[in-house]
Amino acid sequence: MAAGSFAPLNFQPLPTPEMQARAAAFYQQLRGRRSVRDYSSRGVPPEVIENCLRAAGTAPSGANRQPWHFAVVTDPTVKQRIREAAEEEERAFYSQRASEEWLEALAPLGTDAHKPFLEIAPCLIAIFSQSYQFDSLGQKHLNYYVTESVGIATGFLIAALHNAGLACLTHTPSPMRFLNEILGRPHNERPFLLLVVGYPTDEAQVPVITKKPLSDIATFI
Ligand code: IYR
Repeated sequence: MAAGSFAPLNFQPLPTPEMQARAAAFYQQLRGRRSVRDYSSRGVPPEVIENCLRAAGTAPSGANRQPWHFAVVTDPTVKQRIREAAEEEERAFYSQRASEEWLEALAPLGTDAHKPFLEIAPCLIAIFSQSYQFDSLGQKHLNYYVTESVGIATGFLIAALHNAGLACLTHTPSPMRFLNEILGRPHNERPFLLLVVGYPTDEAQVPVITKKPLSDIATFI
């Protein structure tokens, strides 16, 4: 195996007060993000989505395999097909598959099998993970830490969309294999998550929820 080549990092340390201000400002910005289910049909600027995807593509990944694919859907007919397939899965989820305990946990969110946002929102981003991929010679290579890598890239994407002034929803109709068929994605790709992207309606409401305080999510040893 050939060794890689290396270049200087060019890391620019920041003065401590600037670090403190940036960390606080970034936290304030991210804490304003909410999962949105009420979308207007107003279209999103394509170059904004493209740059948010570039930001997602900078995520670290196992052996730098970048085992992700983002399928961006704005075509109304395709969105309609996705809604129909997703609602079919969701009806089975809410009426049979979900345990009582799961339904109870979801009750505060007010969700049900009805997913009009899949058609109304201007943009859906289906995120696929690649458990293996082929090189330019057609050789198959396994990817590593695929779930971790795609989860990190998805987190970058959600933060980038929020930073750009767009709302999104992490939607996971389960199972989601129908996305491969509708979007023409190959067998080595598994749907990871469906992101609904757009602008909230003026009347959009969100559930009143709280986030755990630092003392509950971190220990300092
Ligand atoms: N996928 C279903 C159910 C659902 C599951 C979880 I975990 C949520 O946080 C929210 C919903 C739906 O989208 O309705």
